[in-house]
Amino acid sequence: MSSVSTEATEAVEYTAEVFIDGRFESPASAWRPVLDKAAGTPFARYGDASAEQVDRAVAAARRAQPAWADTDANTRCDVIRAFAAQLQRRHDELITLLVRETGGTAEKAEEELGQSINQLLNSATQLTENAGSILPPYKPGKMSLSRAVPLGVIGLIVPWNYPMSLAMRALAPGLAYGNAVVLKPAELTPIAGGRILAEAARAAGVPDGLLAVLPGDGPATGAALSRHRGLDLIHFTGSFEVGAAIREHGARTGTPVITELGGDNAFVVLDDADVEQAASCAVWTALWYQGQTCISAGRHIVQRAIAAEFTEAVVERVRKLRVGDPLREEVDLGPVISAGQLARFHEGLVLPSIDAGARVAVGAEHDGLFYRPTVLTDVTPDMPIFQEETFGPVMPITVVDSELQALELANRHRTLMNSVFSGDPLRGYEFAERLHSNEVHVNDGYARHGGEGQLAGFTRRQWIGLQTTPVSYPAWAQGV
Ligand code: TXE
Repeated sequence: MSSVSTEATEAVEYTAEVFIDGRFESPASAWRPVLDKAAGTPFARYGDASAEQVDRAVAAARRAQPAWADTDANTRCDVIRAFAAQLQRRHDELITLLVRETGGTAEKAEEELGQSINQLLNSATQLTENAGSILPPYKPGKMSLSRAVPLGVIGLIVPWNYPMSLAMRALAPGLAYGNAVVLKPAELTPIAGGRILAEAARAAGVPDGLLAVLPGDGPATGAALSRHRGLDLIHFTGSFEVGAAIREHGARTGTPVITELGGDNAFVVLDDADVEQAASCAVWTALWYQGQTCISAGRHIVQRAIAAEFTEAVVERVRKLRVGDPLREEVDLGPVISAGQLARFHEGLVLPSIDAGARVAVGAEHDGLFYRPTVLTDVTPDMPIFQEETFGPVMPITVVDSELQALELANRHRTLMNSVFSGDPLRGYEFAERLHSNEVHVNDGYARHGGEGQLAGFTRRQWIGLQTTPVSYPAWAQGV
């Protein structure tokens, strides 16, 4: 406890304590501040859970899990539904908390809280529906069945962009199916993604030990958890580099690992597209939550015949966007999450691309963490902004001469979700079929049907959403 900073101990509204076996305790390290991202001032605090605390959390989870797995399904359902009700009960407080801790708008916070509650409710429903099945007999007189069996203890490591709903993606089905979960929230968002979940679980009657919450930095607490030998599954969402290291370690120790990593997603506009619809959708999918989602559109690939018109429509919309404190209702885009992230995409990707010949149609400047949404034109595939996932409010536009070239460029990178716009939905559909992507939307943008494909078992599933009628995008994306 060498250097307890005064900002982190005085006047904080929330404390992300370590939660083990149903009790809150202090972290092993000094407290550090959690910032209100728009105000730039500390409003909460956290510290690193130590390796010893990780050990105790895993041991408590191991003790608690078998009895929970043996608890009848209806009782587990009731507890999971009560967990959802605890979050719903605190709705107004949690919306404000999510806005302050993540820097997203209230619209984004509503989406996140709603998704979190739905994950719990859906898991409770599926628990009684997906208990197992009877298989066709392969020998006379022998019955075969398959049933869902809990894995045991799940180590769960979560990023900052959707701290609550990305945790819930594994926490809700994990608990519902009879597992214990040891959760490490992101250091930038340990309240919504940690403290609140522990409080809600305890109030809902989740048995002691079944959920542990271990706040802390990645290289300290995250590494201690991901290397722990007492886990039956590691579920990680975050950067490619950390995910790859955890996978490698899992391969050596034989611990199964599920990773949800980033993607450098493509937004393709073919020459017969409805330009107004395409522009509204592009602004929406690229700039929602300042472009900080793994399914944000990061590269706009546009056929030459329509490029000038599309670019003008996008720039017109982007110029009107209001950047500021998302607690103010009129604000469309809040701050980006941290100075480190801003430097990574601005200095690492935007400025070198401008040096290499990209033109700034609007933006490429910032006031602290408030980054003006940016449109770059004349972007070529060799530029850094095209080559890497941006994860910020930047729309690079690349012009191509043919549909084939658009396809080749879109497929050049690892993507999670792509869009293609065409006046002919079947042309769009055929293009979608040739994209190497788990999820594609024709004439629309992301996540209108859940996009849960990546979690499903051992087979690869492709989602194609075919939008045949115009969509009403939010007013800010339409430029009104
Ligand atoms: O991720 P990190 P960061 C991508 C996006 C972004 C980049 C960096 O490209 O720019 O990742 O974001 C924990 N052992 N995504 O730095 O570092 C960490 O504490 C174990 C995509 O925030 O991977 C946090 O809890 N754990 C993504 C979590 O890992 C470690 C959303 C994610 O942090 C660790 C966010 C270690 N050595 C970023 N180091 C998506 N798919 O949505 C860190 N962690």
